[in-house]
Amino acid sequence: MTPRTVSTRPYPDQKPGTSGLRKKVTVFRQPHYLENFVQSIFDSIAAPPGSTLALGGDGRYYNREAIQVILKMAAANGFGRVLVGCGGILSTPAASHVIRKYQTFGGLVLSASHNPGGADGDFGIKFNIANGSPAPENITEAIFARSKEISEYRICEAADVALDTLGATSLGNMQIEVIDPVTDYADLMESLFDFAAIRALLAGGFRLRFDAMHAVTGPYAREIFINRLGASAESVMNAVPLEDFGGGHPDPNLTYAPDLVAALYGEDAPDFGAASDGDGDRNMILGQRFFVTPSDSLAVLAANATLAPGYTQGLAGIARSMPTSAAADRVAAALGIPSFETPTGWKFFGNLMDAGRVTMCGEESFGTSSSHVREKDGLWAVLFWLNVLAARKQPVETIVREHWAKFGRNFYSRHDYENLPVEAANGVISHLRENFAALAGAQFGQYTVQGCDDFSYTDPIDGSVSHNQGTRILFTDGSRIVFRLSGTGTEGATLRLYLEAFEADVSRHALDAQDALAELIAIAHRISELRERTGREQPTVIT
Ligand code: G16
Repeated sequence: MTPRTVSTRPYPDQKPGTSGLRKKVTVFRQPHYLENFVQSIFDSIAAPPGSTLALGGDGRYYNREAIQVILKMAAANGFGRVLVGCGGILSTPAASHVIRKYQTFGGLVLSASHNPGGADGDFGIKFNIANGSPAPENITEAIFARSKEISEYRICEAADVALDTLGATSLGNMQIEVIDPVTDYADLMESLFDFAAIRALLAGGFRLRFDAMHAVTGPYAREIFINRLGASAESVMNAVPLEDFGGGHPDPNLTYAPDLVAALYGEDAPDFGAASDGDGDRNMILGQRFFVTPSDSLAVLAANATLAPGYTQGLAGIARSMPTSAAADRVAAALGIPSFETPTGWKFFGNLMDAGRVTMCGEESFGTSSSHVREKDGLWAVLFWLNVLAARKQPVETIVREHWAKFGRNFYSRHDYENLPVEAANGVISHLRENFAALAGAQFGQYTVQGCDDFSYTDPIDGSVSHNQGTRILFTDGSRIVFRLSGTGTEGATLRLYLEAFEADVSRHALDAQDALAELIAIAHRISELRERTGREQPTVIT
């Protein structure tokens, strides 16, 4: 089985986005497209010969094919061992855990996360470094630079590797271990949370409903909720992973998880509802007829962290992405611990966690996690909530309302405009930038603009700087409007509009967020000319 060198020509569009390279399956299937990108990764990371790699994905269409190609390329590129999830499966947080637990050189995670799958759907691939975190920008930039000049890749000619039986096999000089994708991760969860208390809660009639959205978390949820915690079989819905997610959009939000939302807002609703996305790193939390925004979820979990056995020592600090509401900052201030505001993308939390500066991190995009891995972790957030619910013995809504009464409420919403023409979306951002100076000091009803900028971040650990991470209009009372272009879409452009206003007055906390933010929404439209420039009257998704 001699490695073969294959000539190729660069593709110009292999720039990793917010979280790796995400493209349509049809794009990945172009001749040499996947191989070019994988070779660009291998060339850029320069792993010492004999290194170990972790490999797995969310099971979407093209996952198995891609894994076979990557195994043959890893063998030809001198890797000594690959740990691959059985069936080619590893949820994103489980992959991060495997990298850390087995101290691999890094890992390749195959997923387009919450994007739809199938032959016409999306696929993705990213490299995670040895701490389990998505590669930082200096590495993704090196990969992109390499992809623009690549002229050949190396691959072994070999039969496909059997991926559905646990155990060791080999490919040339490289060893392949097909590992159980669930057990290590479930054990990690059991070490962090009070499973006995959660088991007692569920045994006492508390009803849980978890929507795996026909995505990767199905087997993880069954093992954890049903086998280890004793939840009823119907507690986990859409539990069978499908290559096209059953035709659904595996994004756990109020629009794309309609069955779960209907159950939690219907008569005889369960006590607690939750969902996770295509690759298991996002989460949505619902109480009976009650939606917990991801920003509030982070703040509530941080405020209650010591109730979970893994966090009894308290938190070193909390980090959130810039567009995420400042609710968690208020908790950090009350706890007397530092808080950090980073650009969007989990990769920006890695340095802070490695340096021991933060324990818990969160993003408005339905991501929450802690330093137990270096990815966001959907089931971890669900278990943390269950642990808090078991300890406090109150409904979800009461816990959140008591939190607002103590810390104040950061009203928050995100309006997404999906699949816009790229020029129109860019036009909105350029128009805002051109008006920064004119907007400063301007008065709109009760709001006065304090200043406008493009968010820049200097990493406090390594000093690296990231520019243009979202366009902000900041008001004197702390309210904000943020516009940002998504870095994860594969079709046209997605423009995100984030809105936040703080309210200390408890008598106003019951307001609907859209009502509380109505004036800011109107200001956002006025200053951005979003409707005029995009022709869209309404957002595609409101969360
Ligand atoms: C990815 C990143 C997240 C980030 C999100 C933002 O999520 O992993 O850290 O918050 O993208 O997406 P966008 O750029 O579209 O706003 P995921 O779940 O897709 O991996």
